[in-house]
Amino acid sequence: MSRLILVLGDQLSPELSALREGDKSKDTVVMAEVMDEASYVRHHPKKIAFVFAAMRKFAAQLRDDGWDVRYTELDDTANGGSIPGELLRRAEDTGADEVIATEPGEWRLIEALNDAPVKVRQLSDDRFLASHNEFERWAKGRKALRMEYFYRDMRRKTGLLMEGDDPVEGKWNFDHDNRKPAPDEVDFGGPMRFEPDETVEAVLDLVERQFPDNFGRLRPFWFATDRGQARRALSHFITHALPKFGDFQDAMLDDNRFLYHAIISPYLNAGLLTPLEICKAAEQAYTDGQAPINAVEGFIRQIIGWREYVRGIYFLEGPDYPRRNALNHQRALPDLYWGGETQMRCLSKAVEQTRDEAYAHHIQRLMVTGNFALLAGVNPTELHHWYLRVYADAYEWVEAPNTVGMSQFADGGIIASKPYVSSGSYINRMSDHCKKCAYSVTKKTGEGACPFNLLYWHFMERHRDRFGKNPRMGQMYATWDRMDPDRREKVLKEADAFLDRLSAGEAV
Ligand code: FAD
Ligand code: DLZ
Ligand code: SF4
Repeated sequence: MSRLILVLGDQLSPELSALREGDKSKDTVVMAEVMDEASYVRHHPKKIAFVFAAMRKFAAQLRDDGWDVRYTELDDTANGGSIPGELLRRAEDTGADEVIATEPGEWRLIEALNDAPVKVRQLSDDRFLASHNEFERWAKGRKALRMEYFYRDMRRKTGLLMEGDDPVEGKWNFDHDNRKPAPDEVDFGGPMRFEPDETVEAVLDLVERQFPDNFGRLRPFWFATDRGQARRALSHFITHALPKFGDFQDAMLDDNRFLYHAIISPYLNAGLLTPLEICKAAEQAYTDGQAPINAVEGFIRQIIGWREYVRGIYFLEGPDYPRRNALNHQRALPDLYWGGETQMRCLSKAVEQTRDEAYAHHIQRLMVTGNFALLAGVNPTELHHWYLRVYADAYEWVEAPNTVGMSQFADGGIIASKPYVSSGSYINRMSDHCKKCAYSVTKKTGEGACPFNLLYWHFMERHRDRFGKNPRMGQMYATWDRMDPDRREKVLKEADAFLDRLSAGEAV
């Protein structure tokens, strides 16, 4: 009997386990643009266009490689509307009695495949360095699941930046040398941009027609949409930006959206690039003396450390993880996240760039949009849906742990040992936004005081029970407690008034 080989929109890798298991001479590959996947959240139009265009090109490549590919476009009249629906239709067409799939990156779809009306065998996704079993073994018996120790194991496993059993230059982590404030000038012109070809143009027209009201700008569209282009984008980054990646990793600039970042996460997460090839290219730049250790180690840590670690947590913790709310935050997501008016320059710039590019770098996500939501007590599930919608690299396995765990502390501290909260002074140190802001970052109270300054203490005070004894937060509580009681009261009152205006939908 023949079988169907399912390839999902983020599984566009020739070495995919399902394709390895299949037999070109008798099996059929199924790929489908379906409304269920395109609308389980209302994705940014650039994200949908990227996934569909990359899927179409990958299907063409598989055909060139000799596969029989049944590809369904979104507006095909026979479209089954969902992945299980399409599998059933193709099974009836071909007479196949089994589907081979690589496990999806989301519990929702894993369960849908388990319940599908055809028999689906799910193989593990070995495009990652650590399997579920390996992560479970690492996690077992540990009091705290700190990324740093997991990362060291991944360094040993891959041999990246290793000299025998020791890390090169004697240290595992060079973050001490990283994270400088924003530079005056950036000598990197940003990521490599690609003109839409015929395939991409057809997809852009489709997305324009089918998703006219989704938040986000579709054009100009410049993402790479096949492996060759993604490789060029990677090597452009390695040559021109990697050397300064570490230094300015956390910096933000009002008029520069990309600084020295790679903008490769959409390509990596969709399968156009592999984690090891990216890390080896970065390591080679170090070996050749083209990029310093602090940049290369920091970059490699994000990929074999953080990326693998958050995936491990997502699958270890189970399907309820994205809905956790340890701090019981219930505020509705403010309209400013959808481009509603705000005087807060840092937030308006992060949201504007998200709307235009379906991209913001890590510190914009963590210390601007994430920090504000945490300080304001936004419901983490609503925020999780926002991140899942608006970024081109967002799939639940990677987005949920970053949002729910790292950014919102909603998992109760599995990922973060303390909440990522800061007053305006951090944003002022790392960016030039405050210079152009209607609020004053140096004002702590009164007319024009930066809202981050007010909300920071409000957060600390309302969560004293949970964080008061956290040794990493003791100093901040001591500072707060030393403040004049009248001043403390004024801060809390003004923060409450600000939150009331936010809830009332006023522009803040
Ligand atoms: P660079 O800064 O150049 O880093 C290089 C690569 O390292 C990235 O491409 C990415 O693959 C990897 N990486 C870096 N940090 C992380 C991390 N914390 N977790 C996983 N991989 C990491 N990343 C996603 O890929 N998808 C998401 O949906 C996503 N959601 C996030 C939500 C929040 C609230 C936060 C704080 C972070 C999120 N991240 C997510 C992590 C990170 O912000 C992005 O990976 C990064 O901004 C991608 O841009 P880049 O390619 O320019 O990365
Ligand atoms: C993100 C996405 C979108 C927008 N559309 C499709 C699609 O039509 N067909 C498909 O196979 N995959 C799509 N994807 C990716 C899936 O949503 C992704 O495989 C799951 O979220 C699991 O990571
Ligand atoms: Fe953001 Fe406050 Fe700075 Fe304005 S002053 S940009 S609100 S941190």
